[in-house]
Amino acid sequence: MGCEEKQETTKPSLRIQDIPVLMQDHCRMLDPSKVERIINEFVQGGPERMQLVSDFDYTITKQRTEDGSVVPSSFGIFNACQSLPDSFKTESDKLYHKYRPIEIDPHMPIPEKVQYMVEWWTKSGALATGFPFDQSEIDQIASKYKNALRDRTHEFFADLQRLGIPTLVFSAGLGNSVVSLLRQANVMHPNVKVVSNFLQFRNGLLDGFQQPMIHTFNKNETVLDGSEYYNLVHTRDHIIVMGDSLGDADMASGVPASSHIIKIGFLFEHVEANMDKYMKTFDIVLVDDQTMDVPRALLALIEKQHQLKQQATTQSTL
Ligand code: MG7
Repeated sequence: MGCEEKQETTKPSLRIQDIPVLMQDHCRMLDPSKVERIINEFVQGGPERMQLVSDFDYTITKQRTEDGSVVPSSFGIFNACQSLPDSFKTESDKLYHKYRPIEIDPHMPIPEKVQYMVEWWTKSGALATGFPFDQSEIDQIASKYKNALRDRTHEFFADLQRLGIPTLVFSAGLGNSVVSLLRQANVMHPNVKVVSNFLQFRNGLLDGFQQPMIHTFNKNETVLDGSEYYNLVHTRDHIIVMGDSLGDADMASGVPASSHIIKIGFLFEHVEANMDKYMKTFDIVLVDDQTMDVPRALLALIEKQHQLKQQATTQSTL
């Protein structure tokens, strides 16, 4: 029957069961058929339509290390710098204890949280003002953690570079620490852009953070509107988003509605309590996965089809 024939020809060529990393026990999907459909779109669209948007803290760095040592956040790396005045550390801790519970409060509506977050980042910037500071201090501390990136991060960034996929590392943390760690891990390739809060200097002294402020709840492509990076990626409508917090899932919310997006969430803490929300928020939830294996597998499928297409074109022109 014609109808059956049609179904046969439109059947996706890749099936989720044939992608082993997605069949692992710790890899959960609420709607595997949606993931399958988008992977097929990605593979057909090729690398030219792809972009990657990733959070940094505990997304590019590990949530859990083999030896149990704790990985500091990008702000944590800054706070560990010896030359900061003692008052900076005590005041900054006070801010953390006041505002962090608000940031993660499950009951407060987001618009209400926003004003507190703006307050937190503003006060934190004001504390980081009026004393000398050298980037080499951050570099020295960051160098201890270049092995705390997820397993196969080096290979993953090499894949992204080889395929020419623009990669946005989006962090509401401290950009100076993010760039330092990525550089020292040799993954800061030309296709990688870090959008974050960077230290500002005036007359040789620290002067808070540069604008625009990136906080937990404005961390999406709307803060990039009209920027050089936006112009580079806004036609790339096939997007992989990666994060460890629920808010990270919105990082691509400034892109056109017609885009195809796969959201990958790394879940480590309070797995049972968080599972439901993570499953509803991310397309793929990875439980205690400290590797880049899943996003790499997606790129490998895209690259394989791309190579086949290239071979076919070469042969047809011979
Ligand atoms: N976060 C936000 N601020 C600070 C700060 O001034 N110090 C420290 N230690 N942490 C801060 O990576 C982004 C995360 O960093 C935290 C202004 C927030 O919890 C935010 O989600």
